[in-house]
Amino acid sequence: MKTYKVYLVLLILAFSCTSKQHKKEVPVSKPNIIIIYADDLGFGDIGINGAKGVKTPNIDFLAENGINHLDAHCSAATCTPSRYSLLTGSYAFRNKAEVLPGDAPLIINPNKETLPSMLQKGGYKTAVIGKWHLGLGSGKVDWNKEITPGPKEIGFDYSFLIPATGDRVPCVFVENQQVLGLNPDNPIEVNYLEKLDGYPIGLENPDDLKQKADPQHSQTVINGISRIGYMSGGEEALWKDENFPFVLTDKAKHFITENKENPFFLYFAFHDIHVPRAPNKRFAGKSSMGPRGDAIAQMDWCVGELMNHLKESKLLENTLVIFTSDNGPILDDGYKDKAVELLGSHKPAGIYKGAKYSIYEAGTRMPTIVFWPGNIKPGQSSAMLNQVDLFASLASLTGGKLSEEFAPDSENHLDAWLGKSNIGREIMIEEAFTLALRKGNWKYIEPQERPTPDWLVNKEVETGLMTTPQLFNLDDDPEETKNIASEFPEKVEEMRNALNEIKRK
Ligand code: NG6
Ligand code: CA
Repeated sequence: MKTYKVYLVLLILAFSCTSKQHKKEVPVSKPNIIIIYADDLGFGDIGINGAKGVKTPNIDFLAENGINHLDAHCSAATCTPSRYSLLTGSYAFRNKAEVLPGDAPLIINPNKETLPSMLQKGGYKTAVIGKWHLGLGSGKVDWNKEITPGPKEIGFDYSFLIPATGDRVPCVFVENQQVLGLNPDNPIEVNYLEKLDGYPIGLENPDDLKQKADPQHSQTVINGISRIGYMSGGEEALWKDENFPFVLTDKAKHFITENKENPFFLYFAFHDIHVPRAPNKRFAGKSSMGPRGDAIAQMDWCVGELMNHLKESKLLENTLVIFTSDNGPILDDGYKDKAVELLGSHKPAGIYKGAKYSIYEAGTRMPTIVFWPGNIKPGQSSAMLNQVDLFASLASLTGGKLSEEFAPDSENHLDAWLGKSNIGREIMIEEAFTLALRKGNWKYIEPQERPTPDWLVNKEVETGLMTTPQLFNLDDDPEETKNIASEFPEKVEEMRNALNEIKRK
């Protein structure tokens, strides 16, 4: 009877979808799926990839018992575009997705299929817990009412959000699209352009701050930390940065417990290790690198808590866990937290050149681990992968539907994600302030007239912006030290054409 049902499902799929993920028949299964999404965590920031200044035993355990991917990428070198691609299966440049202010409208079109809506249609209960940064509402957000559209409208049954980033106002959690703990008599107002009354301003009170900050991060002071943007009201609802790991992990555990009996999809998006790095005192001194390293230890603890909960709930074998990050590492991102001074011999991006905001490999090559006990043969893989493909790959796994109209850049590489094949993408775009194209281990970086933004100039980030083309062969030169564009003009031409073709798609 069971076998009959599986064949029936396959037959229906074969007839009902012309979509690319069903080119070959794959057995359909519906494990729980958890994407653990760290923020600003570099390739080299985890033990298994060579971290020196901090230990990450829980993440390493996943890697040692799963697949550690060595050439897996987020779609862009900043947060909003990477998250956009992960959830929509579309490269972010198509929607000009860039880092959003904290009061921006939702950038995902609720009329389009998304990764969570596809899984929801397939019978999954879906949740996003943690950092959102994809905008909310459709114009000027009123933080005192239900905020729509938001996660619900793009396929999440449950949401518990840090609405933008930890360094942006409003510093409140938004649960199911309502500010948590808001006193209606003390409404919240947010303005990114003009000062509002109520909270102190960092620039005017620099001595009262837990961490000094650059001028961009020196506006509203909440919990002793100055942020980007102005806010008034809402004191009862304010978050405490030091409690993020406990609050978010508890919400994740609760969601898992509630959905033990049915398939669930949890997009668990940490605040760590984004600035402001204010790890709980429990993690103080756990690394030799100050708050940035301690935040890594804190994040690793959250991974351990989550995995213990899955184990206690007897869900380990039936849950596919993907651990990765949204963009490359950065030491100084606006706060004086000694990340530069205490780095020692630790290499946040491993051997790779660049950082967050950079078009070089460190910008998008992410620590990426896939863990699914009993279903994956432990090992490592150098298949070229991109998070934009998780939509099509997870559709393939779960029997979900997908059409080019909705996820134009998403390719099914399920076998490569699961370590069953070493062949991933042939060709892939990388995004930062410019675009790059990977074709196997050839890498072309498009010339760009726009210079590195002023606020980034002093932060020792090699953005990779040049007015002339760059070409690297990562086989011989994974560190991107030798620009060989002038030696291989035909290769440059071929790569430029291939990039333009994808852009036109
Ligand atoms: C930048 C912020 C930076 C960080 C980043 C977003 C300034 C000068 N810098 O604009 O601190 O918030 O945006 O980071 O404002 S991300 O990981 O969410 O992309
Ligand atoms: Ca980020």
